[in-house]
Amino acid sequence: MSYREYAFKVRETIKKHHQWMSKSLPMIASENITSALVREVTASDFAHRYAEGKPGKRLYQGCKYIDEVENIAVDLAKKLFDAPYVNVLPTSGVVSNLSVYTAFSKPGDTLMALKVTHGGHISHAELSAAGVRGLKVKTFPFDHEKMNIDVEKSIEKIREVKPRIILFGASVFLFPHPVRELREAADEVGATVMYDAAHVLGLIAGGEFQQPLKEGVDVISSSRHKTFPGPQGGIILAKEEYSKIIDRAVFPGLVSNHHLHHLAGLAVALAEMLEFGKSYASQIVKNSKALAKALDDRGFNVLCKDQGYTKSHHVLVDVSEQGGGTFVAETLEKANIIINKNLLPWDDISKAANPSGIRLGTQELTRIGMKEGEMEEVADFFKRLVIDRESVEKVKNDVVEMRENFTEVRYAFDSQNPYKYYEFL
Ligand code: DSN
Repeated sequence: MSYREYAFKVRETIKKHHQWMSKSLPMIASENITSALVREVTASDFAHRYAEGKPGKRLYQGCKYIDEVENIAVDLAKKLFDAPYVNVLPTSGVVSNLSVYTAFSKPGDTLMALKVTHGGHISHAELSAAGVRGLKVKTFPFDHEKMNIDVEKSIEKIREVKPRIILFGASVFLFPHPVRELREAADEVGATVMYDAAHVLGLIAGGEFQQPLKEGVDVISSSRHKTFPGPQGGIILAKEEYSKIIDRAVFPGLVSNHHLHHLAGLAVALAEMLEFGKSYASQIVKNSKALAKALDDRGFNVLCKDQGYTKSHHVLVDVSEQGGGTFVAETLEKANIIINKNLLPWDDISKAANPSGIRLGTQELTRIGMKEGEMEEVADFFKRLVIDRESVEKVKNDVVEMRENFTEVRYAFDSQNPYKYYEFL
């Protein structure tokens, strides 16, 4: 193949991806879709520029409009999250976490966080960002039934290990974490209380989940593209008194140039969430409750029934009786239902290749306009594929037909079909 052919093959391959996604049910809990306006500004000339430093005090010329957009993003983020301090520079959720570790700890300090099999993110672990900072990680005692941090046992463990940072937040996050309940123990040992809001940032913005800063968290670290429907990147929110140490950790610490095109997309997404965030977040949670119940009604082992299944965008299902997480995820994918397999708390990490569970997210289906009624239809597809073992092709045709009614991004100022945005489609 010539280099020219390679170049155009990339374009053709993306076209195929767009066509596939536009005919699929995207249910990966860590993803979302951006509006046409976010896409437009993200593809702008901002992608090509440098703007190290702060608005008005850049190390580069050519930044006057970039400064304007950055100021808009910071102002809107402060308003949306009622946060005294905001840093919009981190280029990802992991960079946000590492920046906070850098600001608040030294190598050799202890971090208390959730174990990965209990829902902790990889960057909370020694094999990733926590280890890069030289932190020793001690994990929270976890209540499998409640799918949450065990408060009493955690108080004891905090007193015993005296962590420098206590980190709430997770990638499996059905219920709010006990921030208020553990704040006193954190104060006793002088720990900073951090909250990784990556998964639930949009729910926090819409007032549908716990409000970490009001509950006593010192600093929130997050990505901005899961329930919060921005382009990929990171964000840090904190009390004003921490502004200097966080600023320094981010730049010149861990970010040289921030991604200015994504900053522009973030500014638009913040405006969208100020306008539509409450109704969007509320519908996400209604949809996940409806999906969980519909799956339970159809014979699936949905976790945490006694607690109403979920208070977030997540639904967690034990599919060990239906062939395991890998088989189920791959079967659904063949019918254009995109999910991920997931470890459950009782799985050993060695089961990562074929864990017992699947994790579902309703945030993207909600963004394209689906409501509780559609969650029943989605649950039917799951049953037909995984329990009844119906023909994949037959179910796929029905998925594609259903998806034809949901072609626009909702909760946005411009409801254009995102896959029709690119002229080459
Ligand atoms: N690993 C991602 C998730 O799917 O939760 C978050 O970075």
